[in-house]
Amino acid sequence: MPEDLYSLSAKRVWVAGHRGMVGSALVRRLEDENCEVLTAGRDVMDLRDQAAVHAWVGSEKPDAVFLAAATVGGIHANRSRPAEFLYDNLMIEANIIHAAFENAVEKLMFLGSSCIYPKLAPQPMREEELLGGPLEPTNQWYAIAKISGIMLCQAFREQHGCDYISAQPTNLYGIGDNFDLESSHVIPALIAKAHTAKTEGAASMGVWGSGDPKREFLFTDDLADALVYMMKHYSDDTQINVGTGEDLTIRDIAEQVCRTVGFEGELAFDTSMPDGSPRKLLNVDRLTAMGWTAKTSLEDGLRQTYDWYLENYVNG
Ligand code: GFB
Repeated sequence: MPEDLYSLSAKRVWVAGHRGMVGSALVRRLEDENCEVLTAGRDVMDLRDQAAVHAWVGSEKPDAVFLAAATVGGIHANRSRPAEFLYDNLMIEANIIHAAFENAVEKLMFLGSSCIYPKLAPQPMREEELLGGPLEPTNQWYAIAKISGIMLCQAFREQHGCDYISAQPTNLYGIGDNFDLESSHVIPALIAKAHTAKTEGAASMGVWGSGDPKREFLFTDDLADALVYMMKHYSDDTQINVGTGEDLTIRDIAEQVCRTVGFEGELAFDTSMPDGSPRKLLNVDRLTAMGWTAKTSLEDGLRQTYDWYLENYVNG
């Protein structure tokens, strides 16, 4: 393992967005580090409120920040709430990054999203593809906000020498996911649909789109581990891809979810719903060369996610 560039030991570390899927995984992961984790819920401040964010950061004085707060959702939420996805995310990231600068935060990590790369980028997508072509329309609003966040970190690094870095996760799933069918991503949606279909003894379950698009999926606790690793070992301006390096079709993931849940009926593809990007596999060579690779298999990750769903949504 390479020597740490930055130590989290004895640091005050703010996880912005600690109630979300990524933020809560980060809080779990940081229990293994000798640091003090700071959190602030929505009752304490609205991250879109500049004065509130500056006041809180000024009084709590974190040493390091993981910026995991965002308005997020799946393909349908992205295309039906463009104003929220653009405005909320621009405000959240601008407020936190600027407050970090004003309060001399030592290190900050921002999180991008694989939709920042052009719709038709060569696969697997390298970090250099950023801004190389038009975006996928269903999630361009979210993508523009995330690209702005990455560039804001780069700008503060260039003008003020701030140690702000960006990680670039692929599609995520896992413990603490959102299972609401209107706003969720594909894996939690398929888990909820397969569970309902099994319970009701249905002959089939609905799957949006053609089933042909391909997606790469990373378990959220693996992402949290990668983020802590990068916080310690990376300091530069390029956003670093985080994924497994492997993808599969929506049809394949639907079949795998059905096996995990135990639903044996048919898949009914609803082509009135959008496919979105045909493919967005990340090239993870840079992170691999730094010494980090994903550990959790899709089978194991799906099992843990379904167990969490059963405990928290079905029996909770
Ligand atoms: O996960 P998902 O909503 O987001 O959809 P994206 C992935 C694929 O799964 C699409 C299909 O081709 C969907 O049509 N799909 C099939 C379903 N059945 C379902 C279902 O029941 N629910 C959902 N949600 N999808 C998002 C972006 O894109 O990915 C965000 O909109 C962000 O901005 C995120 O980048 C990581 O992968 O298409």
